[in-house]
Amino acid sequence: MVTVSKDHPRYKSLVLRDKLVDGCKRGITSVHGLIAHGRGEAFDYLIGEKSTTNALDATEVTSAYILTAQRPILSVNGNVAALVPAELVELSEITEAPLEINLYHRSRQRSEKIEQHLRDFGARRILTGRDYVQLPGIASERAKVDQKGIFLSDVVFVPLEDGDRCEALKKSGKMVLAVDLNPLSRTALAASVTVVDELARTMGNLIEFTRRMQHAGDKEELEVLKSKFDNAQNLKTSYSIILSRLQNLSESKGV
Ligand code: PTJ
Repeated sequence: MVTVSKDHPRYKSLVLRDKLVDGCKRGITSVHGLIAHGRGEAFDYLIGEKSTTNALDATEVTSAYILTAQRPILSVNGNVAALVPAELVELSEITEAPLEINLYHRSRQRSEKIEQHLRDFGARRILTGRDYVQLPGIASERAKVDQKGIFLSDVVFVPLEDGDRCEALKKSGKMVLAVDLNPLSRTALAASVTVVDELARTMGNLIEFTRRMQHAGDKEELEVLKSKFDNAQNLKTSYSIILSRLQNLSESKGV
């Protein structure tokens, strides 16, 4: 990996890029993942490269859904595995939710490399999707889901998901919790809860909320959080944040 000085103004962003490039070199991340990340970065600029209050609200609700699920699953693709392996394992340990390797550009070799990578970070609950069933209504390889995992789950955490599968998962009656910096994407629009935030920031917040709420005696509180959340309204707030940021910048003299 390239050594990036901590003083560099874009330190965090460069570290994430490095992790993805390294993921590509090691056969974990698809080259398409680099393009997807670039699109995410562009939207991160627009939201101000920080977790907004509405992103934090959506993250908190995501925690509430995972903690109250009967069979929660954390879906892992090549970008997610490269960017936040330690955080995925930590969340899986806290919630006992398995990690399911689920790839758009599916190959057995990449799936095995991701599995080993997650094990190196201490993962104990991994579903590989090699015993799969096919979700109806999806043209891509993502239709294949693990028969002991996503197929039976009631709540699925899907960071960096594609729109088709998000819609298909929703249609099959599951709660779909997405992380996507692009609030205009089909995934963002179709998910039950969309966290419009960068994945590495989201995982830090998600772990913190989950640890705190896990020990809250009153599970009723989690139900209230879930029932009060309106994803369409939350997305509208993301659009407003981007709009007013651009408006302020266009009116300021010091651009
Ligand atoms: O490993 P695979 O084969 O399963 O492929 C994974 C990718 C991500 C390549 C695949 O799912 C894909 O092509 O995704 P899309 O359709 O490009 O969508 C990715 C979405 O994630 C885009 O809307 C990006 O804005 C968003 N995104 C990218 N990087 C981040 C992100 N959102 C949050 N945090 C990020 N770091």
